Amino acid sequence: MIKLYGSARSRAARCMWMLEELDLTYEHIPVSPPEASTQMAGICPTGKVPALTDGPVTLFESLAINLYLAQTYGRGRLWPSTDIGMGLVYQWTLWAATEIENPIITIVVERLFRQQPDEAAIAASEKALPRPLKVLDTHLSASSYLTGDSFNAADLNVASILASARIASIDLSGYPAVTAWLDRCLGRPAYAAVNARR
Ligand SMILES: N[C@@H](CCC(=O)N[C@@H](CS)C(=O)NCC(=O)O)C(=O)O
Repeated sequence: MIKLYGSARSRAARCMWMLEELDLTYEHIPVSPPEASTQMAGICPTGKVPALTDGPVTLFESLAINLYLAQTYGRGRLWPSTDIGMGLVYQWTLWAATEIENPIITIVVERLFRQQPDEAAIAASEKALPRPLKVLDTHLSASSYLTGDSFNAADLNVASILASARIASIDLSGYPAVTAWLDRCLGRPAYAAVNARR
């Protein structure tokens, strides 16, 4: 059986979202670092969550886990059937990981977890976000979902990062197409099922 390590309050939530979308049966081990590293010995060398095992397969990195799950179990649903479709899923996933995740997570950590938030770090992150968010907004002004007219792994991966922006009260009101798309993505029953377990 598939096993997913990581609390629903961590980045493991995005993998839970994918598992729920795909209707997969899995065992959830809701561990958090640093204790998690003992339970993930031999599975996850980083000691960070999430990590996943699926028979002989062991994986870490939340977005890579989601690409694996969608490609393995979601063909024709969350995984596209064309080469260009697959390329676009990788494009948007890597774009999100490199262009928006770091500033968003910095703001989340500083606003929600620090007794004395580093205001300079928050300001620098806020300054970094408008450029990529404008790119996303322009793209979504002409397309219901990231790679076309249906929800797939690209939307799930990018929306799972932007969901954190909402949690940290990052103002997205200047990006109406992003906001409408994010509402569509986060309105899915599979996301609600994960959210209920946080
Ligand atoms: N890029 C990694 C980041 C993993 C990560 O930083 N996870 C956090 C929880 S959301 C963690 O385990 N932090 C503990 C630590 O940094 O030691 C991924 O997406 O899986």
